[in-house]
Amino acid sequence: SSGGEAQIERTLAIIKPDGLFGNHTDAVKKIILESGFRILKEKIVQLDQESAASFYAEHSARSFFHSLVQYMTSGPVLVMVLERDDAVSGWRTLIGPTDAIKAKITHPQSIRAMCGTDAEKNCVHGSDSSQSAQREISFFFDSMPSGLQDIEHDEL
Ligand code: RTP
Ligand code: MG
Repeated sequence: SSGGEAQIERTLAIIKPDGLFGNHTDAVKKIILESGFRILKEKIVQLDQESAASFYAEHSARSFFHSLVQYMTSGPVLVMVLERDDAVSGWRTLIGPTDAIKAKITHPQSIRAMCGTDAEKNCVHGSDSSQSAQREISFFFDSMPSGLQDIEHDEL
């Protein structure tokens, strides 16, 4: 539409291995629901090296890529499809800056400040654009085999 009104949108959220290991799932989900998102789908997945590398393929030339793949495969992740007005930017705002150490200073109310550790172990993921969200939702919910625990909420 052209009126500048809010758009119902979907984004992909992930609670990363440090978030699950650290028992932050309930606190993160509480923030998600209190912020007006609906959780349309969720599943727990253990990524292998190939799928983690494919998910973060845009970073394959970066110095931190190998470490990122090791981190993302170090345990299960909880993947969720969130829906709300302006879901992509709204979720990115809630999670805060990539580097959790900086987030604790500049965005102390953010999710990464609450449950992240450093520039890598930052507890959560959020799609960075509507196009990324479509690719990432399809990556987990169309092309990947079902998760260890799959929940399809009845809204869909
Ligand atoms: P994400 O994709 O996971 O939501 O994070 P982001 O957009 O805030 O950050 P991005 O640049 O896409 O980086 C992806 C993930 O790579 C790890 N990272 N490590 N050691 C480092 O300097 C470094 N930089 C990034 C983080 O886990 C980051 O979330
Ligand atoms: Mg990113």
